[in-house]
Amino acid sequence: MKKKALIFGITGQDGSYLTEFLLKKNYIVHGVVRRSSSINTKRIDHLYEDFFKKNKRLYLHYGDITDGLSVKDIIYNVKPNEIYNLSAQSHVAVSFQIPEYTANVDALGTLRILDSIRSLKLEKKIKFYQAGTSEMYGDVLETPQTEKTPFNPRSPYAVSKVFAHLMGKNYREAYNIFVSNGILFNHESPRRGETFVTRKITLGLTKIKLGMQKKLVLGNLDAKRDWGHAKDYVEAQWLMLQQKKPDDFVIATGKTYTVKKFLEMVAKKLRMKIVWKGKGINTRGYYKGKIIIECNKKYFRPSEVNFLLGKPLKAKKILGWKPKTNISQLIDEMVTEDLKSLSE
Ligand code: NAP
Ligand code: F7E
Repeated sequence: MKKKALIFGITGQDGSYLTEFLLKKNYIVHGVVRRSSSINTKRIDHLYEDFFKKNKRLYLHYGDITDGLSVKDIIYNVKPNEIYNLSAQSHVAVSFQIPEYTANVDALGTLRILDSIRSLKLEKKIKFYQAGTSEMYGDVLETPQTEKTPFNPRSPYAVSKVFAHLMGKNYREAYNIFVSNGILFNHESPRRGETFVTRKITLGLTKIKLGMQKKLVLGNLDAKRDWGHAKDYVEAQWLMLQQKKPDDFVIATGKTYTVKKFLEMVAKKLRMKIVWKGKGINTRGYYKGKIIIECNKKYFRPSEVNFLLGKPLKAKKILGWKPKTNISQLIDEMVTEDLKSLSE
């Protein structure tokens, strides 16, 4: 019998890589897509199978994690072996503008899935993955961050994810449901949303290089992040559900860079020499004598996470997982794909 997986958040960056990964492993994949007025399936369009195709392996369902009825109904109808909850309002800065909605999706959404598993009495059938985040460490209390580092969240997004993490732990302990929490550090790819800083930089600098854009306006260039490749990280999500026991795992590269350094590496790949002047909000980046990088307080957060660095030792020991892509390979791939799509 083929294994069945259900993915909430299938249309997102990770959802698309996970779907490819699971289809290669011969799974039948079900995904939840929310209704929108414009098409939101572009990351999985290459995997789409006609509704009437025989022996289909990818099924899409309309649903929404804020709608408990649809969540329960889909779980009841699909009865998957594995559920991956990747759905989220995942933008930290935006979570300050829509905190209640963010909590509804990111915190209560997870509870809706967990409690559906319980009330449908599917505790023994379903293994559940919760997409936790390094943002939960917030203003870090220890470096590097491990599974034992206390959480100190700094945004409505991160607070909601702490709720989801702890709720997962509670349902594991109270109802014996197989719940594994990932604590994933930033992971990027050519499919990364265009308003996250890495993609904003690769796309922005590529457009400037091609003469399609004049300036790139950013926020805090001094923040440090531990950036990996999304493709590597979805494998870790799957590995967590292949274990005998549920647990929590840090997934990271163990290396950290400033946003400014990331930008410099992208510029180097594009053969652009940037000359920096000024500091903090007054930082300016010049290329061929013209200002192409500026900072604006619009892109600063009310409370920032300045530094993140993960230690994925437990994942290495128990899951046998380690990152395959380094930051330079990640940037190469992102810039190459942006150059290709902009030249089409
Ligand atoms: P993403 O690209 O923003 O994808 C989020 C997914 O959630 C999309 O499919 C989105 O649908 C869906 N979604 C949003 N609101 C929903 C709702 N109300 N009901 C149902 N689905 C909804 O995020 P990602 O980068 O793939 O990340 C996947 C998960 O890992 C998220 O939970 C994120 O918080 C977490 N995470 C990400 C990182 C990272 O660095 N990428 C690190 C740690 C944890 P639409 O396509 O319709 O918007
Ligand atoms: O910001 C700084 C910003 O929005 C990274 C999500 O996937 O990873 C992601 O959250 C850093 C921050 O990612 C701009 O202030 C400067 O310090 O790319 P980001 P994030 O906030 O780290 C975690 C692990 C998740 O779980 C989240 O879902 O870059 N920064 N200038 C900027 N950030 C943005 N977005 N835009 C700027 O112009």
